[in-house]
Amino acid sequence: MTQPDLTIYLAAPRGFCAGVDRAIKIVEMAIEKWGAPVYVRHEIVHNKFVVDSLRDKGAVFVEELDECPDDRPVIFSAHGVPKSVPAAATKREMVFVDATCPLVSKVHIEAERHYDNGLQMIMIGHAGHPETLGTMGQLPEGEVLLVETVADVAKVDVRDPSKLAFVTQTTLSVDDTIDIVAALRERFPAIVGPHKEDICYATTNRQEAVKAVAPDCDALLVVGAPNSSNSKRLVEVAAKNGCNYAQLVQRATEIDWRALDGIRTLGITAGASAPEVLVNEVIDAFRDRYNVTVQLIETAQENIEFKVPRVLRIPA
Ligand code: 10D
Ligand code: SF4
Repeated sequence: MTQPDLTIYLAAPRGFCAGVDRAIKIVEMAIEKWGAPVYVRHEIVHNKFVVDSLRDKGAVFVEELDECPDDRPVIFSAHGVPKSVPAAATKREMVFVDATCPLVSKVHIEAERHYDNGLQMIMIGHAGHPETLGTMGQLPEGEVLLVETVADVAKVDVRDPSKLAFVTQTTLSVDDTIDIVAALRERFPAIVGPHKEDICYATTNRQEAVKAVAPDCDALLVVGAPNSSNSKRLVEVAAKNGCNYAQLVQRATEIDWRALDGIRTLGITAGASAPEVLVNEVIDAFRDRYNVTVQLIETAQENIEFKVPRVLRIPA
């Protein structure tokens, strides 16, 4: 039986960013240095395959520091932690390594600097997301106001409109954030903030690549986890940019073949926490059913790398 033809537009950049790569290396190197178990507060990155692989090597994942013993090392996830977390670990004299992405730490520093300059902080982010909790937790409780939407901007109750600053989560939708920042600047003309927002290079590049492929795709799959903010944003970007069927899949087993019936073109990308091995698994599943041609659509090249903390580095 001849298989139907399918052109796969493979978006690039996709998958692991420099912050994810570094965070995973930190866990691996910590296990190598201190032996198992090494505790990790929160999923090191939002991907079950990555977490399961590290668990097999000796990592123990917990949600709170209270769940860790005093005498084993603990790693803080790439999303960042409130200041209270390293403070509690220090008090308990624990060995800890902070795997917060340097681009998230940069936002923490920004928030603290504005606060020290006497400005009230507004954070644009998603309520309850660990990065938002971590960034808001750089300042005393109640000092950071959260806005999630343009509608929230109209409702936010500030102390003094002339003494305000804003920061953002790093994995937001670039286009949605433009609107929220514009609403903030309109309502509070004196507000201080980054030139545009704090969305990182990896989030921006992955969204741009999806924009380039989405209009030509009958369907688009994002390899990523349901708790991965940046991955979910890629699904939204595809849907908003002309692709009628955009879906998140963690593994090939999650592909809804019936929904894809009759497609001739398919976009594939992956969130910043999704390993390439899972992208290949998805492509192979299509090869089993279609006569596949893969076309790489590359909208940017990335060569950013972050160093791991000195405590883990093995001297040359
Ligand atoms: O949910 P998310 O997009 O913030 O995190 P994920 O672990 O999926 O990807 C890496 C992004 C980080 C650590 C936040 F910048
Ligand atoms: Fe860092 Fe951006 Fe990756 Fe988040 S998505 S870990 S901010 S590089």
